Amino acid sequence: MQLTRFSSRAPARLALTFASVVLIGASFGAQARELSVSTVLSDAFPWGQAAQKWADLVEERSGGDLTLRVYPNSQLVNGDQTREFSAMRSGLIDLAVGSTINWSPQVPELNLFSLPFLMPDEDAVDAVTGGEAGRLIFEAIESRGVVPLAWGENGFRQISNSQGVIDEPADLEGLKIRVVGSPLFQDTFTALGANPTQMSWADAKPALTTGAVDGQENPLSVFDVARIDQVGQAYVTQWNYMNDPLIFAANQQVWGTLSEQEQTLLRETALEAGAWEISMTREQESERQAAIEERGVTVTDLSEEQHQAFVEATESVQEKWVPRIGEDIVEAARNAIEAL
Ligand code: X2X
Repeated sequence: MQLTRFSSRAPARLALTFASVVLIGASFGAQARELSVSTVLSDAFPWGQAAQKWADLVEERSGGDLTLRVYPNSQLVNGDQTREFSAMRSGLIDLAVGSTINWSPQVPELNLFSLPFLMPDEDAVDAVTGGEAGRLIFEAIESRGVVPLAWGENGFRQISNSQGVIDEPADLEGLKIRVVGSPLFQDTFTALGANPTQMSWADAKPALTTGAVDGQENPLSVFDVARIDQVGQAYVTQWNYMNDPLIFAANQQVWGTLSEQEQTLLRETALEAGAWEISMTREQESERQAAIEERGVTVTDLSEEQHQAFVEATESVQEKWVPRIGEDIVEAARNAIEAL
């Protein structure tokens, strides 16, 4: 009797099972189009917000067919931000919104942006990224197996320390400065007479807290959100010594599996999220400064003469790094800035 009942219901059950398999299959299909996005900073910072904005725009416009999932804090590379580009190239990471600094060990051309005092202001940054130099940089990224899509901006990097005001190179003498794990920074801070120590962002705040290092350099937005003032960094100098652009990019194989429509969607939303984040970051700059000063941090600007002393002190860095970056790229950048 029981057996008969079971048998008589069997077709219905089968049909049901088939339907759920189709349903599960459909949702797996959607999940298969979830792409990972790596970032170093979370959405408490403009950088992470750029990636989240990208994800939101893609979700909205794809009707949920394509999903970007943001993994902040360099977690996909176990905190080692200088491995992000390699991980994206090898396919461990699908997409990233990354800093030119962190990718420069694999793409030497990206050291362009870290050349001290190359870009005096935001117009110069836009002239470089939006012109011939920017095109050559994107070509260099593409030639190394990653598809560049759009620019963003971490911002002009300012020096902070716990010891006193820095307004001449001599003030950096002997100071232990945390720098990112990119060799050019070692050269810049050595040229300035400081004692640079390379470490990841994850290790930076603990090192500042214990006094293992005296200073660090990062955009005001990072100083503000990460509350670097709370770890003894009482002095900031706005020397605008370099700007740290962000790049939205994709692994080449993943890119190749996307339809033309999906590629267009990813590219357009990256451009939109990048433009949105760049203008937000720039607009917030004066509020950031005010917030930091309100917490008792001394913020120093340099006179033209003081600025020039830093430029001269770092000339050896230009000589060493221009050939590694490529004379053509540096010349394209300098021409674009001079034409302003
Ligand atoms: O490590 C840093 O200083 C940071 C967060 O700015 C970068 O990833 C370049």
